Amino acid sequence: MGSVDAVRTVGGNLDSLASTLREEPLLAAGVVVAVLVLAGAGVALVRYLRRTPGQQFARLLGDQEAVGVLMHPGPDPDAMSCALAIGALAQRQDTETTLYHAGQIRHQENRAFQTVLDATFEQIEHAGEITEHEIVLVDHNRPRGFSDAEAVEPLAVVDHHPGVGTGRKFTDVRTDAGACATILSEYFESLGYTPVSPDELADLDSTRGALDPQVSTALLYGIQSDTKNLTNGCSPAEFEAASYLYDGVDEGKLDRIANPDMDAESLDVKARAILEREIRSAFAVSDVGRVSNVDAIPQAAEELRRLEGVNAVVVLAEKDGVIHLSGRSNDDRVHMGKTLEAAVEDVPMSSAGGHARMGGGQISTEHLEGIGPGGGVTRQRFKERLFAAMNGEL
Ligand SMILES: [Mn+2]
Repeated sequence: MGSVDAVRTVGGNLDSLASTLREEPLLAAGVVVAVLVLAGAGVALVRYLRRTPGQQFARLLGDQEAVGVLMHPGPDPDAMSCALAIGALAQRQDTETTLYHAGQIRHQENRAFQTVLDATFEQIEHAGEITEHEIVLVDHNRPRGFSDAEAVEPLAVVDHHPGVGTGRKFTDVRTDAGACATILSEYFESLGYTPVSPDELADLDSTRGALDPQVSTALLYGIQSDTKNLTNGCSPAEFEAASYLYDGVDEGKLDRIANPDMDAESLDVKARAILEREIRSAFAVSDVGRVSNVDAIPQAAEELRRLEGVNAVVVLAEKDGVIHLSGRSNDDRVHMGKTLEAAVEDVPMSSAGGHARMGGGQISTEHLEGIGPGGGVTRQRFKERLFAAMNGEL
């Protein structure tokens, strides 16, 4: 059969179908309905496949009566901002939330975040303390830091860290994102939320579709804090998210979070770290003696590292018979974690480790005396070991 014939046959079939439909109006109506139903299903399928992660996540939240939002142990501003954001998103869907974390909220910056943004977080030590059946994990992808953590199977995971943890129904882990807050900001944007300033919020008749300045401020600070103010580990997504959030940021609160008052001891320990510093070439070691707040030690190391010409530092401090070490390096020759590991290697019951740029360790003062074959070392000898380790001599 030639193609012309084929067209004629199809045309003939269509003609006979048309005449049948004319004679059978009920059948015609049925065909029209069937076509419309199919088209509708097609459109719905396309919409379903094109749903953004934000839309999928919001719908999943809306399907739950209550969810527990779990931050990583010792949550930082990025984790806290994501938890607040999910709380706000869930509230719009009439889903109740409780925001949980294991460990402590320390560091002035983290405490200021919680106070200024009036956030309520529940501290847990055991999985049983989470009262909701469904859990959303933010800023980490494997529950940890509390007992029975491995028994928790999260409903959803939103994160930017490498790892294999997933949610049962939703997983959005973007390792190229500089902050988890970037991902949450994108959710709000794709859901059509408009960030509004505190003044605008007061004038609004309806807050529908408005992103609360508390959430915008939190998310922007989450991004700033995880990327060293958009200078480190950033992707274009952070700049896009920051520009989206900008109109909604409460500048007064942002300033109070970013520049919290420092307690007297932290300032004092920083001062001692600078005064007591011993510098050899580009390396510094400083023994600040006894402290009551161990959080002050890494902050002092951070401060000392900013000294011109100093590329790697270790600060030592003593609390309750334990010497705490905190190191910072931006010198490619000094892997701080390995440096501290090498320095404490011969000390029984000690521990040390970390990343290339950041490390920490602990030694009990009693066991420090066990270094070396002959009867222990003084603090000064231990400082020598730290310098040797930084020089790669150990
Ligand atoms: Mn983060």
